[in-house]
Amino acid sequence: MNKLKVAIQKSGRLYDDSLKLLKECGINIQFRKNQLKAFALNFPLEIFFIRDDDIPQYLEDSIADLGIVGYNIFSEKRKRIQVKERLGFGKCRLSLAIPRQLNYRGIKDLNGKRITTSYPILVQEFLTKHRLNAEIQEISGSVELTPSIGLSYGICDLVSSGSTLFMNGLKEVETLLQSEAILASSMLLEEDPIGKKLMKELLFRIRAVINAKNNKYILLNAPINKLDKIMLYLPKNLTLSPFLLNYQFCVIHTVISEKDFWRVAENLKIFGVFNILVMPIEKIIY
Ligand code: PRT
Ligand code: ZN
Repeated sequence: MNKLKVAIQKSGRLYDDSLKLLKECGINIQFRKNQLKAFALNFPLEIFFIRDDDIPQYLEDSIADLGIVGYNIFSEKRKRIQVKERLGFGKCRLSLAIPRQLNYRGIKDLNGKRITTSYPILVQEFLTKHRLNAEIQEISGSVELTPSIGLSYGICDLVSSGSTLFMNGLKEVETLLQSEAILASSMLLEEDPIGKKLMKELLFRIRAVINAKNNKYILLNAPINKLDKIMLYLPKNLTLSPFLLNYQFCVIHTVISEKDFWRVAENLKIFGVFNILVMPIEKIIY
């Protein structure tokens, strides 16, 4: 092998973010619209643009070495492939929904009912796990329509904002799976020394980009006499810089997780921290 073959979605919800991720990894891809194959100019990598549903099969057959696909598709297709990294975009959940006006007392209400879905394997797994007996009708699109035309009692489909369910008079009653885009690899890639090395290089870059996205660089002024309390809210690997205003204050630089930011900021304010600057980070290499 002299090039990594990477499969990404041809068009759809994962297309833009998949290309953006490769670009953020410093990989420069040139292609024209509707082209189904493209090459990177500065990394030994070739891209195949295909339907997301076909990506697991391409990986199992080693037609592609790596693929970017929803965890939902990976879980439904049951192919012999490996998850290498969660990529943080394309987030959604696979949920069961029923007409809003129906009274739902719990999963037992699904017994004996018909459910329409494009995810028959995951739905069957859920039913078996809860010892439920319901009929699954596989359908490839417009699943949300089916209860209102009498085809099903409920549906199982992907939800992100919830507005499609709402517009179709449905309510979410059970969540089967949380999903996001993943990087998956073919089993054979591990056995090819060059392929393995190239995958390692690509993963190194992808992880640096993901780490940066999940974190923020913060710079703040803190009163010295409250430092012991302030430190409790900040990570250990921070930098303390020159004292300000007659040794009463210092500047702290550190990196904190995006999800913790508001909770930490509120607590820091209580201890007299001021001028908190928050900046995005491009890459973090630990
Ligand atoms: O042509 P191809 O087969 O490649 O594309 P596709 O039409 O099968 O997939 P596409 O582009 O719709 O989605 C690709 C992937 O994006 C999915 O496999 C998921 O991993 C991810 N994703 C994230 C979603 C959603 N969010 C999502 N909301 N995929 C589909 N939806 C649909 C959902 O099916 C429902 O119809 O959006 C509607 C619900 O959205 P909300 O925001 O109204 O809740
Ligand atoms: Zn699809």
